[in-house]
Amino acid sequence: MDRGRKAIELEERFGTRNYAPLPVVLTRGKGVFVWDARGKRYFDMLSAYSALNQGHNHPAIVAALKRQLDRLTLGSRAFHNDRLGPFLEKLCTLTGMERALPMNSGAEAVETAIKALRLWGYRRKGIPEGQAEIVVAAGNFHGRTTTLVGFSSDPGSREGFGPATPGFKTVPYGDAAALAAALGPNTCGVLLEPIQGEAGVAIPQPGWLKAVGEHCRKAKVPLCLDEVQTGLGRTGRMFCWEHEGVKPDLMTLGKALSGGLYPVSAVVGKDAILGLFTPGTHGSTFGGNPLACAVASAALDVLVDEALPERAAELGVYFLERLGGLRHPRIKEVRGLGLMCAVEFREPIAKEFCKHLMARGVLAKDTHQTTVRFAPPLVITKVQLETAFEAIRDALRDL
Ligand code: IF1
Repeated sequence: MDRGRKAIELEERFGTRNYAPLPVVLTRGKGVFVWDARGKRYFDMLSAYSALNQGHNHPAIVAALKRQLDRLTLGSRAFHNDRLGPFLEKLCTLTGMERALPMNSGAEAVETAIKALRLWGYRRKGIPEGQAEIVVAAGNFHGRTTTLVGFSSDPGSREGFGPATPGFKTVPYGDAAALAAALGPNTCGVLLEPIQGEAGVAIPQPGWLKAVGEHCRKAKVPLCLDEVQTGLGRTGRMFCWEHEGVKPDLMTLGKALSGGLYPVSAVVGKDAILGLFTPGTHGSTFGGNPLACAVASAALDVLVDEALPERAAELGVYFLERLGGLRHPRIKEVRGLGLMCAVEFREPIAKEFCKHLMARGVLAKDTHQTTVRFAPPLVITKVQLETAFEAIRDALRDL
């Protein structure tokens, strides 16, 4: 039995069945490519849900990790470490924010932001204890913790895991007026994705985020944008909010913050909010560890040094044009911003299409049965993107 087959069998025998992966076993990655156990090469058009914006095993990030591995990996926040301060400075400079709080997963960053918003609501706005409310959008995806799935509108994420944490009010996504109407005396924050990833790359109408920003400012309610997936270059700007110039009061980051080497996340934002945490009110054993800081610091440098947001903007226009030129009776729509793209079918054939893509050497992921997302590492070249596009076009003919 080959190595790949064996690995799948062990996973099925000993793992929990919380995923249904495509039948490919990855063993190696480099840049935009991954190789399976048989040595077949694929374009990675998922990039681990945009955690690999810098590409697989980016040499500069790998080198930073190796250097730090031989020095100090973890000290806990009970002590200072020499990497944390410089990393926080870099992160605040890049984001234009006043403070940062490092965590590990994206979900933890969002949880941290929720705590920060509530703290602001009680300490600054004077909301009665236990009454704070956060306005969220239908179709959201912020992570898998009990609180986060509790306000998910996706039954698959939510059902069976209640009771839901109270204190969240859901409004339709992309509807600024509905959001404005939901803001009240007990609202301590608004939490939104600038583009919804899990919803299948849902891109709101131009002007929506600007209107949201204005409503929040008028109502004096902090706006928190979850840029875990859209941030760090993916949509053609360093942060997706830059497209409309709506700088949030808080922002969550994760995924590409480490270039895919290691889980690193963070909340960044205003001192008026993050400054409210005091010793003992929040923390994490691994959050802000020196290995994470070294890796994330190098990952941010790569985004800037290789101008990856600019590359995403340029190649995104090209790729979307190519995808838009695909003529197929079962394609309903093609959409995207930067290198965050999706093809939507009229029928539930997304998974089947992903299998054809796989056979043609392209790995992509379906969502909601009708959508396939294409989000290659931002280091992809135009020639590579064209090659991947041709494979996508051929896979479409196989359907
Ligand atoms: C899975 C989706 C992508 C996120 C935003 C926070 C998190 C995520 C905007 C939490 C995570 C993931 C996790 C992954 C699937 C995935 C995903 F399809 F579900 F929506 F990327 F498109 N905020 N997104 O997108 O980050 O705790 O996972 O580090 O398998 O659950 P995390």
